[in-house]
Amino acid sequence: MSQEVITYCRICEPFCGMVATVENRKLVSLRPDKEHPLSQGFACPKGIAYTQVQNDPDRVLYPLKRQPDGRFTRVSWDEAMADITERLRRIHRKHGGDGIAVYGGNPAALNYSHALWMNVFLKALGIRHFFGPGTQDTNSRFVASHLLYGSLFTVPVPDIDAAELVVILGANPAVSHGSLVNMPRMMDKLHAVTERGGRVLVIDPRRTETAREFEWQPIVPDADAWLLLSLLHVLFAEGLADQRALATQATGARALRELTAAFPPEDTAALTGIPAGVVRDLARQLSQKRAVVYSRLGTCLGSSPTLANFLLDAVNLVSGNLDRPGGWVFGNPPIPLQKIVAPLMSYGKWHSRIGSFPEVMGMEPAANMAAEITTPGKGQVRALIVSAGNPVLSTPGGGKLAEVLDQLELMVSIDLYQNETNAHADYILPGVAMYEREDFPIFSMGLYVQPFMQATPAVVPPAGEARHEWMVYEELARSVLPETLRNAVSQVREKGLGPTPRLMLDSLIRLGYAGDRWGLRREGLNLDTLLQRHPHGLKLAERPTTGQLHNVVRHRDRKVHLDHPEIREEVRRLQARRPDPDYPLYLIGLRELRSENSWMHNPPALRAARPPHAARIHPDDAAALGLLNRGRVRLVSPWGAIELPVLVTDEVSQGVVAVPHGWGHKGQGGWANANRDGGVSVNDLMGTRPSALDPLSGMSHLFGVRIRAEHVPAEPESHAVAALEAGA
Ligand SMILES: Nc1nc2c(c(=O)[nH]1)N[C@H]1C(S)=C(S)[C@@H](COP(=O)(O)OP(=O)(O)OC[C@H]3O[C@@H](n4cnc5c(=O)[nH]c(N)nc54)[C@H](O)[C@@H]3O)O[C@H]1N2
Ligand SMILES: Nc1nc2c(c(=O)[nH]1)N[C@H]1C(S)=C(S)[C@@H](COP(=O)(O)OP(=O)(O)OC[C@H]3O[C@@H](n4cnc5c(=O)[nH]c(N)nc54)[C@H](O)[C@@H]3O)O[C@H]1N2
Ligand code: SF4
Ligand SMILES: [Mo]
Repeated sequence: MSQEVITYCRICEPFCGMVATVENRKLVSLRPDKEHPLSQGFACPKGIAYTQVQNDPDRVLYPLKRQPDGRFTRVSWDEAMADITERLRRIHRKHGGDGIAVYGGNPAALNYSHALWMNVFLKALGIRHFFGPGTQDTNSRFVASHLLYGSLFTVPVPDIDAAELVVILGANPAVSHGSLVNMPRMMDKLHAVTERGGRVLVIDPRRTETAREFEWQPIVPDADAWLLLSLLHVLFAEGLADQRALATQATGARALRELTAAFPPEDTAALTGIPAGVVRDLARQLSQKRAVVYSRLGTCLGSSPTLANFLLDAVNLVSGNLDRPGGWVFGNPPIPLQKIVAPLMSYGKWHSRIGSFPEVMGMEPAANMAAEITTPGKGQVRALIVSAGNPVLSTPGGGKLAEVLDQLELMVSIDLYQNETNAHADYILPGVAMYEREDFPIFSMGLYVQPFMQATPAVVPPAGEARHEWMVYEELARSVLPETLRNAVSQVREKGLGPTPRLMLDSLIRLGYAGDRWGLRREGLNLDTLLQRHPHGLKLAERPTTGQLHNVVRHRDRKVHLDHPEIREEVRRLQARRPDPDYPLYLIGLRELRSENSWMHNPPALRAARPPHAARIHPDDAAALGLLNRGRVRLVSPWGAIELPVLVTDEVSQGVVAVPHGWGHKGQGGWANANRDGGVSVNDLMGTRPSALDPLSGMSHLFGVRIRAEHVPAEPESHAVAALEAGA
């Protein structure tokens, strides 16, 4: 019997609407949902190919236990959990929460029940060593928001629908489909800007898939802070600053003006590679138009990422585009999001044992993981839980992390696959795949430009013995309770009582402005009525809410704070940067349409059209180094070296090498196709020393890393090349 279920995709942030075809409780296909109010029939190849993840013969469907020879064998849940909880209890008793670490990966953040109960586990055990992709992704953005708005989670989004000028500074929505903004069909919205006579300018060291469709301005990697300082300089010096905005929205404008006075674009042009005239003209246009500067990883993964994000918002504010139509606006979440994030929203409440970095939402730098495992003393990590993550490939120095994971007394992973990280675990527990769970994107509710909400039912039951991550975390949390309390909690649970993620979610929906307040608002919604009445999702407004700055800013004076000693110090650090003649090239990242970080490499449907892993190098650099298209290159940084095929292309600027991350499958993982396509891990070139990280956010430095390239004598790999050229 065939049945269609309306749902949405949760691989990346737009959450495109999907229609799932289910036969005999099995997912047989996915197609884009034409009736979805935002994605309107759009889905990318990854979303469609998820059927092959759901039904992947390489998926982990039963708890696996690692044997002394490194192979995994199937065990029962009872056997696995009995051993895990016993060992966890012992470690917790001896070392406290400080002896235990959690790494919660990217898909955990896109699964509300997983994210919520992981935090319950952290709190219950008093765990401080919490790691995740945040320090390779968002935390610099969050710390900038903390300084500016007094709240880590106040993140502006671009109102592209009403903009006349959109500047994309280090994001590639044609491939990534937008990030820290939930905007399905972002490319269509950008095209609409130019169709209305507006302008889209992409400032990026690579002529990206997005840049090819609009105007491209190359920039030297890791130079965004210089550019933004110069834009501010021009805005102030030429009298273009929006005085009304400065007076009503901000404090510290004079200090910012003084700070930026030393950076006329004529002085920074050599550092950014952008002519002064271009910068001056851009500043004028930003001040005259409904305009927005949007960014993502390009400004988050450089060596001054908090500074860059701070300056970016300052440019939007000073040019009169913050909280204004067509500008850099704030979401209007239909659930009381601040309530749920408030307990998570700490900054600098404690500092990491290694490097003394301020925690950001309870998170320490992932770059510290290996050192936290190997450095003796109080707080040494003895047990590690990794759920939905692959830090061996996704964090700096991941190769070295892999070498020390075996020193742990206990390592447990909850995942869909055996990957390069959990190949070192004592147990791999099968988590549920996304269409096996009811879901609602709680944490993204503030990132919709137009307020929107959609819930999905579980489309199919969990395959094999897959179990919800939140249930695993709860059982782990219970294991450290004294026996009588543990038994009492178990009894409550057996009766179906006690808090659940679903109960929390339902309450949040009911309390929100579209909620039913438990019957007080007749037309209002709860989780069940949202599922029943609005399966395709519900748009709550046509336009974003502007003019709400005073509500979203958490500083007591309700103003954006533009003057901070930390930021002045960061500008000094920027000015102290010196080039290193041993490492004349810049390494940047690259995302691929048919890959998701370190996974989605197994589905055959994505493999077929995906070019092999390779380094993009400019023709002039290739010629100078004697590198041949299809040949091999050795990339060397102060921290490591990798070898991989070369793709000679002028899509990268001269002096820039671009390599996708998330590769380096060497057969430790159980994903056979991914292993076949292999690649190398670019993160083996990245630094983990405290001096390599952003002091304000603990962010890893992954873009604009200084390297050199060396010719490797080898026969060109002809089959690889044909595929490369076809895909490039
Ligand atoms: N297909 C696909 N989609 C994805 C993902 C994926 O792996 N594959 N990952 C998802 C995730 S987890 C995230 S966080 C988002 C990320 O979303 P984006 O940030 O939009 O994705 P990136 O492709 O990393 O874009 C960063 C851009 O910054 C540029 N860049 C590098 N260095 C600099 C610099 O110094 N200055 C400037 N101005 N630009 C620079 C790069 O060339 C690149 O074009 O994508 C999500 N979507
Ligand atoms: N050099 C460099 N490094 C980077 C980046 C970069 O641009 N350049 N980008 C960074 C960014 S933005 C991110 S987000 C990180 C990602 O880094 P991570 O979060 O560490 O890893 P992922 O590659 O996303 O791997 C996700 C894992 O979760 C599993 N998984 C998928 N769905 C589920 C599920 O529903 N349940 C469970 N239990 N498991 C699931 C997958 O099988 C996979 O093993 O990488 C970061 N690292
Ligand atoms: S862009 Fe692709 S992967 Fe991301 S949510 Fe949409 S369909 Fe899923
Ligand atoms: Mo990410």
